[in-house]
Amino acid sequence: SLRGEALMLRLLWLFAVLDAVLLLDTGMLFPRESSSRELKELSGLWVFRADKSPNRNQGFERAWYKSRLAETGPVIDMPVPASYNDITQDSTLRDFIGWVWYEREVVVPARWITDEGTRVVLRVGSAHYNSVVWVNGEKVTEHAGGHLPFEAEIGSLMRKDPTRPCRITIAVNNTLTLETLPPGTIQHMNDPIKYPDGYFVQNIYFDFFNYAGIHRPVLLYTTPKVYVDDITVVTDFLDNTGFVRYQVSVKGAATATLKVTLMDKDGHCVASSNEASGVLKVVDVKLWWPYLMHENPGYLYSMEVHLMAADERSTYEDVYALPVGIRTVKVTNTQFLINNKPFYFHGVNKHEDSDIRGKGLDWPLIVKDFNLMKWLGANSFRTSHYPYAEEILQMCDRHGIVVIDECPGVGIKDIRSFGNASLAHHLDVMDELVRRDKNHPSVVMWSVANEPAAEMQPAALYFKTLITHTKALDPTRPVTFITDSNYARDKGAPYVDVICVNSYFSWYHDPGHLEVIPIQLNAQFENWYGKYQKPIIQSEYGADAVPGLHSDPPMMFTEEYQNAVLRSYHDIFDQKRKQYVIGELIWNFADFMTAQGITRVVGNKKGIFTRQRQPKAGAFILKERYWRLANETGRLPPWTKYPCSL
Ligand code: GCB
Repeated sequence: SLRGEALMLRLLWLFAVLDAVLLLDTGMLFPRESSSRELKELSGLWVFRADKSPNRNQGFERAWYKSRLAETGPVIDMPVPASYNDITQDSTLRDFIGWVWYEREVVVPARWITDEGTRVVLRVGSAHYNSVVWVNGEKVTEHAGGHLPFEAEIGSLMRKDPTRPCRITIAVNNTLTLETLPPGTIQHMNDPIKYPDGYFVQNIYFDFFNYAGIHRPVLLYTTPKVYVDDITVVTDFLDNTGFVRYQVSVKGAATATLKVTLMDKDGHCVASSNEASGVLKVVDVKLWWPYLMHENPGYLYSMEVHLMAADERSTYEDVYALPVGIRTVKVTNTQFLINNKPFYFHGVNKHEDSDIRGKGLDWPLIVKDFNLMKWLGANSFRTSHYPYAEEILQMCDRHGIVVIDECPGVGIKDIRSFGNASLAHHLDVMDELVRRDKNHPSVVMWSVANEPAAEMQPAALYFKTLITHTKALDPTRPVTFITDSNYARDKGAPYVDVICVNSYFSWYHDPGHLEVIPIQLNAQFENWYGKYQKPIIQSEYGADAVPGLHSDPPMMFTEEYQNAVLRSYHDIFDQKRKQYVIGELIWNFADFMTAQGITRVVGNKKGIFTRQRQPKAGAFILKERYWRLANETGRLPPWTKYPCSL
C-alpha cells in the first residue's frame, strides 16, 4: 500500500542518516545522575593566580601544578563558574592576557576509590580558551577552545594515593591566534617612546568582551567500568506514529545486554527494545512543537538505556536517561518546516553575558532570560557567536524555544585564518559541537560562522569543505552561515540551506538616515533571493540605544531611534515573509560588554533589554509584534490564542 511504502522510505532514510551522525567515535553525554551514576559538582570557590611573569610562562617553568598553588605564590578566591575578569578591582586582571591558574581540592566518597569497577570522570563544561588539567600534579588532559566541554578519566590516578584529597589544577589561557576560533592576534608594541618595555595587546575581530576563565560547571561523575558512552537519536513521524531511530554505543566491554525503554511524560512505557540500535515506534505520538506553535510545546519523552555486562571479576549495570523530542525539520526554497508546518523565526540573538560573572553560567540569569523571551513572544534564538551552555539548550528543549546553534567561527577576517590549520580546527570544533548537541530537539540548524571575510578567494574552498563536512556529520539538520550585507561575501552561500543576513542600514551605513531602510532592505532581500533562491533569515538588525536617552525627531543612540529602525525593518519583513523571508532575529536581546573603543559606551547598547534585563522602549514594540506574528503564523487553536500580555 502507499502508506506502507511511505513508511519503508521513512525507515530507510532514518537508517541512512543515523549512520552519518555516528561518524564520531566517542560520546559527550551530558552528565546525569542515575541509579548507577553519581555526580559531584565542584562549583564554588577555587584558589586562583594569574601568571603575570613577563613571558606568562612561570607557572609551567616552575611547575605550579606539582604542589598547592598557595605554596608557589599569592592566591585569591575565584568563583567557578564565572569569568575572572570582573571579579576583582584590578584592571590588570580584567584585561589580562595569558595563563591563569585555578585549583581545588576535593574529597570523594571512599567507594569511588575502593571499587575498581567504577570510572571517575572529571568534566569541565567549558573554559576559555586553552586549558591544561592536572590531578595531583599529573597532567590528565588539555583542550583547545572555549564554549565546549572536555573530560578525562581520573579514577586510576586517584587510586594511586587513596589517602590524600584529590587536587585539581586547571591552567587556562585566553590568548587567541589566527588559528583559534574566534581568531585574534597578539601585537607587541616595541616603540620605547610610546610603550613600556615588553608591552603587548591582543587584537580581536569580534564585538564582545573576550571573557575568560572557567565558564561552566566543573564536576566529577562516576560510571561503571562498562558504560553507555553515547546515544544518538534521529526522529521522524508519519500520521500519528512517531519513529525514534537510535544507536547506543557501549564502552568497556565487547558485549553487553541492553534494554531501551521510551517513556512518556507520565512515566508510561510507550516503546522498548533489547537491541543496541533500532527504531522505536510510538503510536499516538506527541510531537515536539515550538513555543507558540502548539498548545503543548516542548513535549519530551525519556529514553532510558539500561546496560548489563559481566567480566571475570564482576557484573556491571549502567543506566542513562536521555530526553527525546520527536520532530522533523525540512527546508524548501521558500520555507522552513517543523513537523511539516511552516515555521517563522520571531526571535532574538543573545550573548552569554552579564554583570560581574561575565560569561559564567548563572541559573537566575538563565531563568530570567527565558521568562523575558516568553514575555516577548520570542519562539527562537541564535547562539551568537558560540555554543551556549548545555543547561540552556535543555531549557530550550523543555520550553520549545527553537535554536540556531552557532560555532565560535566569528571574526574570521584575516586571509591567514583560511589556512589549513584553521580549517582543521574549525572541522574539529564542528565535530565537538555536533557530538554535544545532536540530540536536542530544539536545535534545528547549525551555523558554521558569522560574517567571515567570505569575499576572499580561499573562502570558497574553506566553506565548501566546512559545510559539506557538517552536512555529512548530521544530514538531519540544515546548515547556514551568517553573512553581512556585502553581496561580495557570498562564497559560502552556494552550500548552505538557508541564507542568514545581518544588516545595519541607517547605522553603520548612512548613519542617521532612517529613510534609506526600506529601499536598502528591499534590495538586500531581492538580491540574495534572486541569486540563490534559498529562504532568508534576517539574522541581525538593530541600533544602539542608551537607555533613558530620548529625542524626537529621533536621533541615533536614543530609544526613539531604536524604535524607528525596528518599525522600518518590520514593514519590509511583513512584505517579504509572505514570500521567502522565514525569520527575523533582533540584535540584541540585551546590552552586552565589548572591548573598549570609540564606538562603544561601556559595551554594545543594541539590546532591547539593558544588561540588567530591564526593557527599553523597543522591547514593547517587539513584544506587540511577536505576539501578533504568533497569533497569525503559530497555528494555535483559537481557544489558546494569547492576548498581548501574559
Ligand atoms: C554584527 C556582529 C555582532 C555585532 C553587531 C554590532 O554584525 O555580528 O557581533 O555586535 O554587528 O552591533 O555591531
